[in-house]
Amino acid sequence: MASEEASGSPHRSRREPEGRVPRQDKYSVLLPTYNERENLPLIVWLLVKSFSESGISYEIIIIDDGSPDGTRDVAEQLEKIYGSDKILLRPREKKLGLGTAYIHGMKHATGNYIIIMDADLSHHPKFIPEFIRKQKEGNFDIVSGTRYKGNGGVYGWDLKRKIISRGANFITQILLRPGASDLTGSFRLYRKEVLQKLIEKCVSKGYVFQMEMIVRARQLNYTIGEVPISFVDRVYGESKLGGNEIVSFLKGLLTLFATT
Ligand SMILES: Nc1nc2c(ncn2[C@@H]2O[C@H](COP(=O)(O)OP(=O)(O)OP(=O)(O)O)[C@@H](O)[C@H]2O)c(=O)[nH]1
Ligand SMILES: [Mg+2]
Repeated sequence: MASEEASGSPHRSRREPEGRVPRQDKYSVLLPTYNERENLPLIVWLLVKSFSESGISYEIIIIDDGSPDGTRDVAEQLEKIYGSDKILLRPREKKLGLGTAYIHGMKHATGNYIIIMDADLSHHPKFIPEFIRKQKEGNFDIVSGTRYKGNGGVYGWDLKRKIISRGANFITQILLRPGASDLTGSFRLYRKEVLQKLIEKCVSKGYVFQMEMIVRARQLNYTIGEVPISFVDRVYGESKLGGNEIVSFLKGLLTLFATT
C-alpha cells in the first residue's frame, strides 16, 4: 500500500481547493492522561478551537489510567460540556503504560487518521492543521512533529534534559538511520491502518517505543513527512523521566539495533 502511494498515484485530496479537507476525513486524537487534571481542560479547549476554526472533523479520545488526582472527573465534565461525540472518555482502572493506552484508544477511534499527542501542553494543537496540510501535500503515511528541524525547538528544559534528548536522537540516527529527525517525540499523525500495523509490530515499552515506531515504519516502507514544532516543557504535573528510563531506552535501542 505504501509503495503504491509513494509512487505518487493521483490522490483525490490534491485536487481539493487550498485549505479544504475532504468531508470524509476524520481525525481521532488519542490523549493519554495520567495526573493531568490541570492540563486537560486547556488542551481540550485548544484542540476544539483548532479543529473548529479549520472546519476539520474530529473526536478526542481520553485514555485515563486511574489517575489519583481526579483527571477522570475532569474528563467527565468535559464530555458533558463538548458532547460525547467529540469527547470520548475511555478510561482504564490503573496505570498500564502508554503503549497499551494507544492500543486501547485506537480500538474506539472512528476516524481514518489518528493523532497522538501528550496531554501536558508540551504539544500545541495549533500545529495540527499543519500536520494535516503536510500529510495531504505529500500523501504521507505518517507526519511527525520535529523539534530538530527548521523552526522546531525545545523550551523550558534544563541542559541535562536537552543533552539526553539530543543524545538519544543522535545515537539512534547513527545506529539505525531511520530517516526522521525527531525519534523520541510523540506528536504525530498516522493513517489509521498504518498505526495499527506499527503497533502490532512494536515490541518495546517506555521511551524507546516512539523511536521503534519510526524505525519499523521505515522497514515497512511507509512514508514520513515532518513538521517543525516548538515543544514546551510541562508547567503543571510531574516529570517522569528518571535514570531508569534512560537505561531502558539504551537497552531498547541496542535490542532494535541487534534485531532489525
Ligand atoms: N493513560 C496513560 N497515560 C500516561 C501514562 N504515562 C504517561 N501518560 C501520559 O502520556 C503523556 C506523556 O507523558 P509525560 O509524563 O508527559 O512524559 P514526558 O513528556 O516524556 O515527560 P514529562 O513531560 O517531563 O513528564 C502525558 O499526557 C501523560 O499524562 C500511562 O501509563 N497511562
Ligand atoms: Mg510531557
